[in-house]
Amino acid sequence: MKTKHVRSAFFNGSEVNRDYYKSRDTIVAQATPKGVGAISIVRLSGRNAVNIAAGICKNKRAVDAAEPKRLLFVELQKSDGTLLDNALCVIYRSPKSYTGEDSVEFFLHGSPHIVSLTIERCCQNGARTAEPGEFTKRAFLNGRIDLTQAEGIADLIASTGELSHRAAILQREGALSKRIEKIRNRLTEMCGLIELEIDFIEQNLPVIDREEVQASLNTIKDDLTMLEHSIIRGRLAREGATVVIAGAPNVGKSTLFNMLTGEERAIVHETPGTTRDAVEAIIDWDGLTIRLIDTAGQSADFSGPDVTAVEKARHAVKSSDIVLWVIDLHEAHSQLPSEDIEGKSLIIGNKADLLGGGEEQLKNDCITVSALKGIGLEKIKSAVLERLLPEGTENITDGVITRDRHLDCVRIGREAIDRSLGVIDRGEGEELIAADLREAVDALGKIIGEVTNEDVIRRIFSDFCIGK
Ligand SMILES: Nc1nc2c(ncn2[C@@H]2O[C@H](COP(=O)(O)OP(=O)(O)O)[C@@H](O)[C@H]2O)c(=O)[nH]1
Ligand SMILES: [Mg+2]
Repeated sequence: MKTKHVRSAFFNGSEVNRDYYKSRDTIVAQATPKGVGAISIVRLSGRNAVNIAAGICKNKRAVDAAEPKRLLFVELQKSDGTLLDNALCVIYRSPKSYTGEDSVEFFLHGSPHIVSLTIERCCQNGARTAEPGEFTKRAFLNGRIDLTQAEGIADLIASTGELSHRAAILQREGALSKRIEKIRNRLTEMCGLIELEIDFIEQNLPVIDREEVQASLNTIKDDLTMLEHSIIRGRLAREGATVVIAGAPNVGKSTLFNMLTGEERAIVHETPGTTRDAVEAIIDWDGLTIRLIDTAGQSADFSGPDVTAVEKARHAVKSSDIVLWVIDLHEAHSQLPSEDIEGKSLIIGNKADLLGGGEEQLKNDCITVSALKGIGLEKIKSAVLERLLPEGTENITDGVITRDRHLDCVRIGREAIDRSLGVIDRGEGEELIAADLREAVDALGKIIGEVTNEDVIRRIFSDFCIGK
């Protein structure tokens, strides 16, 4: 009981007051993509949603009295009473809706004209058009979801492959929130105890055992460090990886690119300098989205437009996750990559089909393939996946961080714990420990949106599309 009392005092003023951000407007937007389609959806949300919807339908009473989450046939009317569209509609009653508010969805014939007339009619009746992400923002403000779950919804919409889809679903279901909450709760509890100790200091009644606190903080610190590392997995799942094919001219880069993508995208020619613009393709390797880029051959002897092409290639290499540096095994003086990309490059020894023997030495240092004959390509795939996801990489089901925003907060939290451990080491006062722990609790709270500010909220939701 005591802890509870201390906890609420501790949080005084730092928890977000979601009511402060809430809008009383009823909002309206198209939820389906712009353009012609079989069906377009217009959704309304807010305290007057049902009223406004009823106001533009011929059978007003039926809409008002409609059973929630049941399809209802309606006749939408223009302002002069003529038919706008025969449509279906669903009403949702607060709090059992996506936003937590009263909401309505109209399923219209998919004409942009019908959609804009419907939105106009809703606005004439008191709605206003929604900002990007405003429906999801309302879901957050009404406590339906937390911030990481809202981000999970954005990721779900943007997912491109098996892994990004799975990661988004996990985040939407709260895998990351749960992991953060667990650590945050432990910290909050410790904070409570330490504040209790401060209260009892005058009576000289020690409440906490410093060694125990130290051990617990060390465990929490380890958990935060692991969470920090989980960004590698999280980011990879969410964004995929960029793999760039580079190397000297004429070593078979474009041939390899075409083989790996299964398409004749890049021009292959025996003349050096054929590829100038970087050619890109999205491929799926074991569920992971890979952006594969073929670049121009890199040579110091080039002039004219080739120089620009080489610059482009270097830029692509710089911003890549992995470089497949291709060398021609058949050439005596095969060019190896510069030192600064060694860390992220895999050497691909190409044209193995032309080898007689005696090149064993070179072959050992690289992945030997024949792009032309399609031999050894599987080895490239497994080497890339192994490099991207080394043994011991976190499993996404444990809840991983996926964004710089998360990483920044986890870091701030971990550094605060570090400082508090220093305070304990130096035998300094409880107030200092409590202040550091409070900072850590707040930093973790920012990830899930327990602690937040307008700026963060605006940034997160403005990335959504309108109507979500
Ligand atoms: N024998 C053999 N020739 C290849 C192989 N890969 C590419 N080539 C040939 O090497 C030449 C240059 O290929 P290309 O893909 O345009 O090289 P890039 O300049 O590095 O993109 C072409 O004539 C290809 O047919 C291979 O594995 N074996
Ligand atoms: Mg090429």
